[in-house]
Amino acid sequence: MEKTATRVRPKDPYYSRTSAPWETAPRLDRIPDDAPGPLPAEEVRRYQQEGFLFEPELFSEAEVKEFLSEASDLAREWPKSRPGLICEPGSNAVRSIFRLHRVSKLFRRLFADDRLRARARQLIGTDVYIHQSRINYKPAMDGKEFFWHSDFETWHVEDGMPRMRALSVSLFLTESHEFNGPLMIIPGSHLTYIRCPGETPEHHYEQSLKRQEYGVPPREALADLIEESEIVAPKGPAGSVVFFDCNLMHGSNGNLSPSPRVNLFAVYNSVENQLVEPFCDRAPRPEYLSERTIDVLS
Ligand code: 6CS
Ligand code: FE
Repeated sequence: MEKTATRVRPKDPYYSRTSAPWETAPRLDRIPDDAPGPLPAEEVRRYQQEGFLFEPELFSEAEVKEFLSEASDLAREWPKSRPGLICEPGSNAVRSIFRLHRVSKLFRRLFADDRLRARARQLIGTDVYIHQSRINYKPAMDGKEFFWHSDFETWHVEDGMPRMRALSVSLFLTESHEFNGPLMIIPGSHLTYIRCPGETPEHHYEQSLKRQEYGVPPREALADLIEESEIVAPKGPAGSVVFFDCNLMHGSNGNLSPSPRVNLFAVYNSVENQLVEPFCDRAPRPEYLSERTIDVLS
């Protein structure tokens, strides 16, 4: 596909991948602490400072059993004609499936559940809609790593998400322990935006969803972030949930254990932060990766 004409855009505060060397930029978007919701003020304050919240066992074993069975069915029965199923690099093991809110009534209902949506509304400060949903299966022995990245950097540059007014929920469908590649995060990293080097290749998502090489911070940028903070990996039983800001630096190791690490993700975006044209000279990514219309899951 031809490169779209380079648009002259009003100064984009979150430009990245302009083939300049990497640099840091301050976060301009405030996380509100005055919106109604189930979270106590102290937890909202912690989320403002650290960029994530860990809620152990928010869902029951019985609920998770149903979610896990649905997750296995979806991967097994995914029609070859439907985009959105990604295999692990170099194998047929399923790495991820996308757009759950459109293919599963059960998961569509889950994303409207106030244990998730009411918290998302409170931490974003407005009504929200699903920007993306997926399951990362990280299969036993086979699940490869997800290198360090900020989701927002990709969603801004490649999808056209204007500002940092979105968050992800990661629901553990299996236990997350130290050996099966738990989600790793750098607390407080959501306050710094890393402009990444390089330029976005054409159809980048065909590669990046297996192994991301563009839109990832250089090692020295990561070393700086980790030195100013630390690495934490929320671990816990199935049914636990991590809420994390769209710009929080995160990643996960490969899974060399005999137990899969199946995490279900939904990304809630502010209804005031709908996607515009991508901030790179490429066509928008397919809608299974980024919804371009608001679906409020009613
Ligand atoms: O490109 C994306 O939208 C996806 N990539 C990663 C590594 N995390 C967020 C999202 O699922
Ligand atoms: Fe991510």
